[in-house]
Amino acid sequence: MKLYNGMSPNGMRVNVFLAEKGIEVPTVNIDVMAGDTKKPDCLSINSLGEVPVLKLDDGQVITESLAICRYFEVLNPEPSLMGTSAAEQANIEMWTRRMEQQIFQAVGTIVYTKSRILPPSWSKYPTMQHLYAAHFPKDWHGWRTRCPMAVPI
Ligand SMILES: N[C@@H](CCC(=O)N[C@@H](CS)C(=O)NCC(=O)O)C(=O)O
Repeated sequence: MKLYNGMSPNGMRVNVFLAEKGIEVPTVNIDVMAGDTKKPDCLSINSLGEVPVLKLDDGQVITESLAICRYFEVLNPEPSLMGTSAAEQANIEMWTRRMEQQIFQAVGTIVYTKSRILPPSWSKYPTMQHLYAAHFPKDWHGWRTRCPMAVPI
């Protein structure tokens, strides 16, 4: 198993999750700020050009930080970080979605359009709409068929 990860908010989410559980995973460090996620090697494991990515020993690939956390939660249930009772799990899911869809979205808008901490190639979007337009997967078919875990429909 190999974790492709880099210094970034979603990468940190997985790192913190693994640290809390005391799990060590061999990691390939990706320089997100240098744009390495968009290079062919990275695109071949995640056509969205994003980290984190978990590659399993049988070749399956899991992207999305939360999905990676879920994978480790199922394999290593203790200590529980995603809840055990129905109410606990629902509560954690609720806060995760609120955090991603409302808070993280708003922070992202500010960072991408106003902040000077990002390199110029990242800060070229005058508004979040420009950012979304640039990052929106242009090749849905390729996305589905090239991702090893994608289900053909
Ligand atoms: N929803 C995905 C988002 C992944 C994501 O946006 N990763 C960023 C770092 S936080 C990235 O790799 N960006 C590189 C790029 O857009 O070129 C997740 O939760 O893993």
